[in-house]
Amino acid sequence: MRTTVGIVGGGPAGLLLARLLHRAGIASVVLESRDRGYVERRQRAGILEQPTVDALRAAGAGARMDREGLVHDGIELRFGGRGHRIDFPGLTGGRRVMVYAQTEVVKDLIALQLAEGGPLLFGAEALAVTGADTDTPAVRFRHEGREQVLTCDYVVGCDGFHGVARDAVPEGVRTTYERTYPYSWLGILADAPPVYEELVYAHSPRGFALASMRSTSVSRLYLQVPNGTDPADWPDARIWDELDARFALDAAPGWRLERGPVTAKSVLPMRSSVTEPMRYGRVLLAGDAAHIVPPTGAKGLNLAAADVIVLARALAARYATGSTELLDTYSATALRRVWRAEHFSYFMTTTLHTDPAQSAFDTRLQLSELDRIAASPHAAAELADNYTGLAFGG
Ligand code: RFL
Ligand code: PHB
Repeated sequence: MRTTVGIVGGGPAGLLLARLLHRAGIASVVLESRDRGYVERRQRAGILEQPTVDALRAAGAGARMDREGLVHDGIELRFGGRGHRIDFPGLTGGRRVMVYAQTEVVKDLIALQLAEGGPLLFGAEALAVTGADTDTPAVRFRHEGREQVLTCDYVVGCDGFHGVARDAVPEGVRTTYERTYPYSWLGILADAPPVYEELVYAHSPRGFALASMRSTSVSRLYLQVPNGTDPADWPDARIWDELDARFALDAAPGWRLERGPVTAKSVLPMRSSVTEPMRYGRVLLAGDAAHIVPPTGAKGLNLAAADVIVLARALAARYATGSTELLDTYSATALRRVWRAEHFSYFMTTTLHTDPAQSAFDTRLQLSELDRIAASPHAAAELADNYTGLAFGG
């Protein structure tokens, strides 16, 4: 098999890249190890920042998002028993976010790719990416029980944190920067209408909690739990009781969340990681294959989108003019945004969670920081600017 751009991984990064290349008239093949149903049902992100929304629209993939997505103009920070709203458009000159689940973005992009784009192979597991430093990099993969080779002009690794493409960058060239956190999230999906109109991020003496949503009838809720937590130790009633305690407001004693059937429950570890560089020869990395963030800042999916937007422009320039200048600067350009999002995600995580080893002094510092954000438009604007998505080049 031969194509122009071989894309390893059919998550949001790989699918959006394939779509953008198709619009630019560049052929690609997407290899995805899982089956379609699995990829479409995998529960993950829920928030699209403004640049991601704009990019999906520009790629002709925004129609259902604009019909069914929920536009949010802010979030609430809840701490010290009180709520404080952060108004996004007012603080950012008009930027907002969209609640539209990753599952839906992926479904939309898969449908478009199958209808209009190049080959998208499910059940096609990449085994290795070879020849990064040659003019014909290739992906060795297994599909329908047979080993095959896809030879390309460029290979893009969009195969997530556990993928194989990263290994095409030799050990001596590659550096990984990492941080782990001493807590995880227990996440549930519940058939219960969200009680709040916007997301609520709660700092509490019992740990962090987040109230998000998937629609006007489905809630997505998270609790900080110790690493190694077994979801079986958290029957539904215990989860709801703990959520009630962490979202408690002084002004509304005895208040409770609206409960409903829990349809999914899982524990997610938290990690920050960046692998540099994001390009070696003719192999490029994008999305979780190159970097991950803890989910508190809602940045993972958005960073994946940002990478492939930059990369699609670089490949389009390469095939329109022959110039590799933008490809040569891809890693440096992408990494500037990556590190900003890494910092923001780290900041949101460490400001809102309770480290089991933290002292009363540390807690006072967190509350002082949150107070500052609640009281100062300058501090709030910094949060809003990062949350809603920095402009490209910003
Ligand atoms: P993905 O989505 O992991 O896709 C990689 C794809 O590659 C496939 N694959 C392979 N295919 C072929 N051969 C191989 N050898 C392969 N190895 C792997 C996999 O099957 C998969 O389909 O990476 P991508 O495309 O870079 O997208 C990244 C996002 O999925 C991720 O960053 C976000 O989900 C992170 N994230 C969030 N991001 C946000 O922007 N906003 C959020 O609100 C948000 N919430 C979250 C999140 C991630 C979470 N989890 C589970 C980690 C909430 C959670 C709970
Ligand atoms: C989600 O809805 O899954 C979600 C929302 C905001 C976050 C993380 C996850 O910060």
